[in-house]
Amino acid sequence: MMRLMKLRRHLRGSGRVLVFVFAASIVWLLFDMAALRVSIDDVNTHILKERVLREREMRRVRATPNLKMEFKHPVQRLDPAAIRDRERPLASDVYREGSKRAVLKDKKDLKRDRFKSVAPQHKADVYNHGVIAKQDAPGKKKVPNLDFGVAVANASQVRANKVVLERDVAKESLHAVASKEKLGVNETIVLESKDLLPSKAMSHQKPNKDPNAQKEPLKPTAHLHVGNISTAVRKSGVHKVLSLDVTHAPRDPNALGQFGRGVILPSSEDEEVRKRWDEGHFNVYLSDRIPVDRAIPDTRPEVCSQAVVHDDLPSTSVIFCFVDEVWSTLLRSVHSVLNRSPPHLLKEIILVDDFSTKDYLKEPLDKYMSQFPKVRIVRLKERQGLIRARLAGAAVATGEVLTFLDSHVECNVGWLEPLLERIYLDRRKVPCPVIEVINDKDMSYMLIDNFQRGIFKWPLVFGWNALSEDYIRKHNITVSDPIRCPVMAGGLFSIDKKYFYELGTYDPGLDVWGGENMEISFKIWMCGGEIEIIPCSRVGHIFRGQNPYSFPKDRQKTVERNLARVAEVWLDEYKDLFYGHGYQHLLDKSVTDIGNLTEQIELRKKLKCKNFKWYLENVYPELDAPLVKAEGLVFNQGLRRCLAMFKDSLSFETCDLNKQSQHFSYTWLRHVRQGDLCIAPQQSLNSFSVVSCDNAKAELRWFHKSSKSTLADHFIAEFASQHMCLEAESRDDSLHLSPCDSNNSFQKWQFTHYYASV
Ligand code: LR7
Ligand code: MN
Repeated sequence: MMRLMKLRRHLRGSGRVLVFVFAASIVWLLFDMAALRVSIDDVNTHILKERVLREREMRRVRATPNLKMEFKHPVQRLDPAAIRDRERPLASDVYREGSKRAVLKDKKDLKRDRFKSVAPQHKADVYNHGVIAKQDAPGKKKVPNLDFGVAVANASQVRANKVVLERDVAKESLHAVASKEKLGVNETIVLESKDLLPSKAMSHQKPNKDPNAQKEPLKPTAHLHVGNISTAVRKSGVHKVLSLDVTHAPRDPNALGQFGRGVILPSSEDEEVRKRWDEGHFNVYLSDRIPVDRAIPDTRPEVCSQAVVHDDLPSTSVIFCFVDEVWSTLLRSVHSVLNRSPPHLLKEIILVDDFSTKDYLKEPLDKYMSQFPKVRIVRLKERQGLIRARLAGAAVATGEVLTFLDSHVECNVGWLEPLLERIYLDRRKVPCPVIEVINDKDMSYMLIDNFQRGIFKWPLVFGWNALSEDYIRKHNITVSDPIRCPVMAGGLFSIDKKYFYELGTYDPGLDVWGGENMEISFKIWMCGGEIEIIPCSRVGHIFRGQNPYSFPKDRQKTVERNLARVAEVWLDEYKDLFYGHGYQHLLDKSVTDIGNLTEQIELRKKLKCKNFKWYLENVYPELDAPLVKAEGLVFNQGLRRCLAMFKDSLSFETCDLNKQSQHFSYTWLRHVRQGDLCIAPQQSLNSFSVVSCDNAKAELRWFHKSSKSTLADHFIAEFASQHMCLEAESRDDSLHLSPCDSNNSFQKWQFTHYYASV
């Protein structure tokens, strides 16, 4: 009995302990939950605050009446050589077609009209920028950024490349972020020119897909990889595109240029602005005062943030080449990549210093970048130009994909994954982001029109052109669908690294700047690939009025020589259109040496690329590309008969379309031609001769319909010291040269068909 009592007491005692332990744990739990809640709330409040400030600020900016400003797209890409050409319509007319620029409306409109163009946010305010952002307390917990498009991390997070992700990110991706993260060692590599040649070891995969196949919407599906990556079906999970935007927190909402706002400085600072302008040919003074990791508006079409991409996208090396780039813009470019790219996809950032002359781009840059283990710096020992500089970057890149960017850009939220997704779906796709505009004067980030694609006009002048309404409707194209692009702008694109080498990279004979975008575009399309603009990927770029660096040789000569190389290798018989639009002088080899093309021509054969006619018909059918300016019978108004050629002599006959002897053409090089024979003026004899055609020979050229002048119908010998015209002799059906006379009908000629207006 006693024993029983003891046991009961004992049990009661331990029961008390148990109750006590139980009660204590509940209190503890409640306390803990409260503490956790406080900490989450703390961070959330912080994020919310940032978000609210940002939203409020954006609203304020948008509500401000804008200066109505016509969007002036850069004209710096127009070559002086092209402008010089008197036969060409002014390139600025053709530069951007179908483009309308709207002004920003209020926030509601902005949502609705998100995809319409938006003008810069010109504000007359002068922003306060003295406030230095407070840093988060070290060790603060990182939590998923519940509901918000913008994620925030503190400086230490940036350094460790740890980022805050959206809640609905697939677990796998989070995993990938954590496991693939490595803190590498910062390094500087010095390259010499011999290292720049493309590797010859890479073999070419025969293209097996029609690049003309119409657009595929951005839907990830298990996909059959082509080429030598894998032939197996890769099954992979998918996740929503990551909307990363890491920054030193909190973001100072009052900082100059914050949220991509335009800044108008007080006129008292004009002098400073002017003084520093030439360092970059944009507002360098202002750029230096804007945070290097400022926020910019998420300009993507709304559906983009909901789009899903594969979990196992290839990693990329981002390559920035620069020569004498402005410090703040170079840094802003690098930060925008570090802050807005999923770390597991960003293998490295390679900065290729193309032999810059500025001291700040040497040790200070090394030092600054040493805090970012992913950034590598390659120094070239002599100036190579952007084309060979890119090759130097590619040569040391270790990512599966190469992403080339200019060194004055700002990558927007979610910019990278949609590009990599396209390559994942087909390694021969070469995706380009939408290139938005960072205003060179007020540094505002400007949204650009949808449905723009890169095109060219003769003589290989790059431009933008809007897809026609008809085309959009017919192909049912939505704002987020990839846009097939006949040529890329050049500076911003991703390409599978192996594929880049299979294509033989760039022609390394291209010098300094210009034309390489045409070369790579023709090569990609004609040799089995595709170029696309991806509306869900957006990157701002500062368009400058002039190149802010020197050219080792004459700028114009450099660019036109590059273009001539491209024309000779890729344009086939259409190269006459290039030369005929103001570049005739390049045909004279004694004046211009365009260098050896054997390797490039061999490469095109080896890759079994399609011809330029195929490209025109399938990729860019809208281009007006008649092979001759005019053709058919050549009717003389005075004689009312047609020119006819027998062997190498000329006479007149009754016009007859069925007679081959009466068929002539008027070529882009202004020759009057039948087969291989050309009619040549012979000034000394006031006569003509029939000779073998040779495009390089300027003395065979005649002006005809070259202006609306009273001599438009005449054949004017181009190289005569005075105006001499081809005239039919009524007495004996012969021909001779005589001084031009606008009223003389025997000097007036008409072809059956004219294909070009001038
Ligand atoms: O000798 C040089 N070495 C270099 O490293 C010359 C230039 N560069 C660097 C330069 O610092 C810059 O980062 O190369 C990059 C491009 O030079 P930019 O910015 O002077 O060129 P751009 O923007 O005026 O011109 C466009 O056309 C060029 C033609 O060769 C290149 O393809 C550029 O990359 C390209 N830029 C774009 O496509 C951005 C959008 C422009 C448009 C339309
Ligand atoms: Mn540029």
